[in-house]
Amino acid sequence: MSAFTVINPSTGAAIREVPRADVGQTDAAIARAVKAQRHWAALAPVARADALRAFARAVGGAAEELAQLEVLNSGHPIGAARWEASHVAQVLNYYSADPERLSGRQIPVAGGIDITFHDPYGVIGVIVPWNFPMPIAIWAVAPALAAGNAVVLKPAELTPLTALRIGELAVEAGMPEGLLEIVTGSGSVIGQRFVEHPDVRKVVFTGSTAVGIEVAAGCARALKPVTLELGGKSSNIVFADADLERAVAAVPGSVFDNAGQDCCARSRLLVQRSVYDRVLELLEPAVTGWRVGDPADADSDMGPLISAGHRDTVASFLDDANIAFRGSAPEGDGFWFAPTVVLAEPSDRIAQQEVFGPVLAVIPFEDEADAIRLANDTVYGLAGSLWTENLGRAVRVARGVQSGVLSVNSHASVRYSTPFGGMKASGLGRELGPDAAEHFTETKNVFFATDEH
Ligand code: TXE
Repeated sequence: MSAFTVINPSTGAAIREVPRADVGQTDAAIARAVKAQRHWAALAPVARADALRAFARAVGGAAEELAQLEVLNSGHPIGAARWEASHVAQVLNYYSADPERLSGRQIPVAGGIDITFHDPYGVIGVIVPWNFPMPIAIWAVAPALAAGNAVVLKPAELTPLTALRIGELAVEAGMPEGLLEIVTGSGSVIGQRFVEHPDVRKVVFTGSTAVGIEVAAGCARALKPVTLELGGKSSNIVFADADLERAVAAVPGSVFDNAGQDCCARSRLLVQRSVYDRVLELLEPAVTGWRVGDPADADSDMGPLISAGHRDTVASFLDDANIAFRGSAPEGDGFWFAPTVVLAEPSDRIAQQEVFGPVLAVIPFEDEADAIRLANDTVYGLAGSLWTENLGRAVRVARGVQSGVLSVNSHASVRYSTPFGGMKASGLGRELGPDAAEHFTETKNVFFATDEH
């Protein structure tokens, strides 16, 4: 089997070689998953629930190891990486209730009894990007397994290490061999095979909108359902009646967390014109105080970008930008990029396209209607925030902005117990929340005649 080298983005140094699977090896993984799924779905519901809880405990016990691996492979600050590793255990725990709770319905009909069943699809193909390797993987894996499926998972080439370790932990915890297959290598080979292979019955894709459209087109040809979590250009709307100190203090985290490599990044800051100068005045020290450095250091707010190529892409957005001020970043071999605040017009490239880096575009607005219009003036519709002390306005604006996930006087986007996903070019379908396991099932309706013949 050929291999590829995984790089530490903080230093540019090689970490280790990882196998590059070809189509034959991908097919073999799918075949193992098909076999494991039959056994898994036949287990008693409580046995599947217990196995998922054991998997959650194994991840919880290895949380520090997984966090350190993510610092090394993805450059996530250690505090964030620890949160991500324990989030994996929590998501598994949350969905471990579903094997015993995924009940169908009994529907009143004439002449008999009618019952619906939630049947698993069989094997689910999960394609994961590099920005949040652990959370994005488990958002699909946990509910898919809970619903009685097997999973074949392809991590991003840049960040496969935590997924490989989670796959080992599943087996160490007693999950059946083959039930969670981690297949490493290229998207156009393995991801494409998941789309085409007849035994993969549903695909979950997170990544760029361009590749997501191709994945959806391939799934359409195979008549296969697909969930898409794609890009974002989310707005953080600050009204003049907001608690400005609180709102501005939260801005750096809303866009610079994970070095801006976050589909929910509030990369547009819409500010009511009457407080525009005041907000910029408060924002500058908050941005220059954002600590960029060694992600292993607990005092770092932000690590490097994921790769040299991605740093070039992010930097290209500043070529024609009107930079207001920047923070600082280390020199050296890592893929460092200083947090940057740009003054923008709504139609500017930087206000329309996903930068996926620590760059904030600030845009003034006049009134409530103008704020909603600007927030919706994008092809995307994933997340967003609004800051106001006026309850009626909060309700009106939250209802008016076309995004799948919004927060008022907060930037929270992801909780495993609430639905997550995008409108418009940000995606199709929803992950997480109470209904996620059901999304990995097909409804079967069975009628039992009871009339005597
Ligand atoms: O994504 P890709 P990349 C955006 C972000 C970023 C850009 C490129 O702007 O800069 O996309 O990132 C697999 N069939 N987002 O190149 O290529 C691939 O191997 C099936 C936003 O990493 O979409 C990887 O596992 N699969 C987004 C996954 O798809 C294929 C998160 C994503 O890769 C494939 C990530 C194919 N033909 C990137 N080609 C967000 N907003 O969260 C590639 N893949």
